[in-house]
Amino acid sequence: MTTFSPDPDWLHWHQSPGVPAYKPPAGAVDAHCHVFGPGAQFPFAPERKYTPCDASAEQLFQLRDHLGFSRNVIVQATCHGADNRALVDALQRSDGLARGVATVRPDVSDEELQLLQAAGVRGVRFNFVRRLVDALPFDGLQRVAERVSQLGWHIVIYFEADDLPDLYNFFAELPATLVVDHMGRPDVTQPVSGPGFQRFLKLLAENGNIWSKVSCPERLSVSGPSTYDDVVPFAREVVESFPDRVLWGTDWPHPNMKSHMPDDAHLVDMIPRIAVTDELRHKLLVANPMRLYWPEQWEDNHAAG
Ligand code: 0GY
Repeated sequence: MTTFSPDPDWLHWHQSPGVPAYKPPAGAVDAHCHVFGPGAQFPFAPERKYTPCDASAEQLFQLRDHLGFSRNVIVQATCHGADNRALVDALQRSDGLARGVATVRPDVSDEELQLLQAAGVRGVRFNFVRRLVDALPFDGLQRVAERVSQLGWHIVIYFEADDLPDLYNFFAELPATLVVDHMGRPDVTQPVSGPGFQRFLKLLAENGNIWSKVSCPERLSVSGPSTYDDVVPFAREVVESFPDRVLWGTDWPHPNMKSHMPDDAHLVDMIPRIAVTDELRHKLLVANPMRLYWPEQWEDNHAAG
């Protein structure tokens, strides 16, 4: 059995988050969170760029209940590379209340994709953040996108705002539904109307297959906790411009946070400030994630029209 020590500057996730003042609607989905290990059971990948503390499926499901959510979308964290065993284990323990986004290598077999599908995986993540992963060839990613979209899966893309000009055309041409992590990581010291964020909004406006997570105020904010005021206008703009293509998530257990570790209740309490009507909140937290991750349970009862 291998045991792992977290990086010396690793911040442990908040162990006693408060009770949010905002109560999510019934059936709400935390659509961006992770599990780490436990490392002794599911070793971290040799190629990882960080070693975290453990964050188990049981701990994630306790947080889900504590915050008043019903379901999770668990995104494979880069510390596990393309070894999806911890993710699959978490999905299998969830009683159908979690779906997954995996990491796969370009040569992944059809058999492995089928096994991931059976476990509840519905997407693959392409990560372009240089501090997290080594670069992958674009043509390999293109082929993965073609293959997984045939399974009805989507692609989650994670990138820094400064890299969007170089990646813009590649994203626009990928043959799949895409979901952008954390609004493409805007520089919130710049205005919403500035060129960086307008480029991101243009990507969504021009491509009806591209969605965004309005997540991670704790990661983007310069003004800081507990209200993360400087992130609110960015998230609100995305929610109001693309109400049917937005998702929300905690990002628990908040990998690589260095400035502070958020109280997850404070993140939940931001929701009414970025989605200001019941209708917007229901789309963000229930209708949109259900359409993407549990369509078989959603569409029969909620056919459009
Ligand atoms: C996030 C953000 C980060 C890390 C990962 O998979 C990961 O390691 O996603 C980050 O360091 O910005 O979405 O959790």
